[in-house]
Amino acid sequence: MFKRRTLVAFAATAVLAAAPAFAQFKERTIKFTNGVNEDHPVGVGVKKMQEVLNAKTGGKMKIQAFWGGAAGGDLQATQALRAGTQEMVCTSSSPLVGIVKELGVFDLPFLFASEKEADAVLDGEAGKYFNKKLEDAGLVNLAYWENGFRNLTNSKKPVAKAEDFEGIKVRVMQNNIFLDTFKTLGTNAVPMSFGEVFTALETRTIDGQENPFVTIETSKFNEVQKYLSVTRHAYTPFLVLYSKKLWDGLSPQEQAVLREAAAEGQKVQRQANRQLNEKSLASLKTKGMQVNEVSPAEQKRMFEKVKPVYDKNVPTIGTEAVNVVMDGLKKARGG
Ligand code: TF8
Repeated sequence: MFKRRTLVAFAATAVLAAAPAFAQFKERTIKFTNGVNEDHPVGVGVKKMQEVLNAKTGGKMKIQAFWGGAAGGDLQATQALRAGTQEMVCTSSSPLVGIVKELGVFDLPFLFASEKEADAVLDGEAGKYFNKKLEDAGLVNLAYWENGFRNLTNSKKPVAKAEDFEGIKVRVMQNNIFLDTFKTLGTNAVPMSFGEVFTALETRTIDGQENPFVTIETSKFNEVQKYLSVTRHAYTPFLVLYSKKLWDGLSPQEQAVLREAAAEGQKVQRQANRQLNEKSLASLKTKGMQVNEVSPAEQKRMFEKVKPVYDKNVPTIGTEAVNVVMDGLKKARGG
């Protein structure tokens, strides 16, 4: 009996050894770029992705990551994906509205109230809807990761009330809805790519910018900004995109393992980002920023002021996309 089992086990091992390991995977180096620095939680997500790829492909699929915009900005990288000259990017949705106009929904001010709402929408039907639109544009979205709720910083004056935006020169993303929102709030809004922001703040070409705490801290904007206002005016997601042109050349197993890696990455990336969010706020205070909380009543006044932005931009985004997100939000809110 014992002998027989040993023999069977031996035979099985022999068969395994005979088949080349991980034959369904090719040696691949995946170029991945991002505008943030490696100490941003996106770094945690990418590390996790690499671990999954190592385990599942025997180290055959490798991510080569470029940080801090060293290999180009969000939009430039996304165009490289569409052309098939780069595999992956983690980008904000906002600079991509020229490619997929429907993504503009996420730029509507004060749309989401919590991370929970954002997760429900992005990981639900609405998320799938945008993935389809992206795919039609040559981009495979592997997962929605998190940048977070955006907050205003500037070097000119404290901003705590809706009126305080008046007269500040603020960098916005290359996105018409953000431009419209910040003009409506009374700022002098200037669209600019992320890679130019630090220097523009340092040289006072602009007074302010808006990003989540973690991005503000890891990009060291606190070194050139005095005032931080907890406005939470938008939650623009990160998309983890793969070039559709290059994706179509992957085996089904390779595709599945990449999707799994991005989903595993999402879990740790969101978790790390949320853990760091409050810590970053405290740390920005310690480093000398003056923080202005925005009361719920004041946030509501800001929302009232920017309401026309909705009416003006919904036709451009398309009512279908807006409805898909609103339906997801209703569900998330228990309606
Ligand atoms: C922005 C975005 C950026 C990110 C980053 C470049 O302000 O929020 O922080 O997309 O990856 O441009």
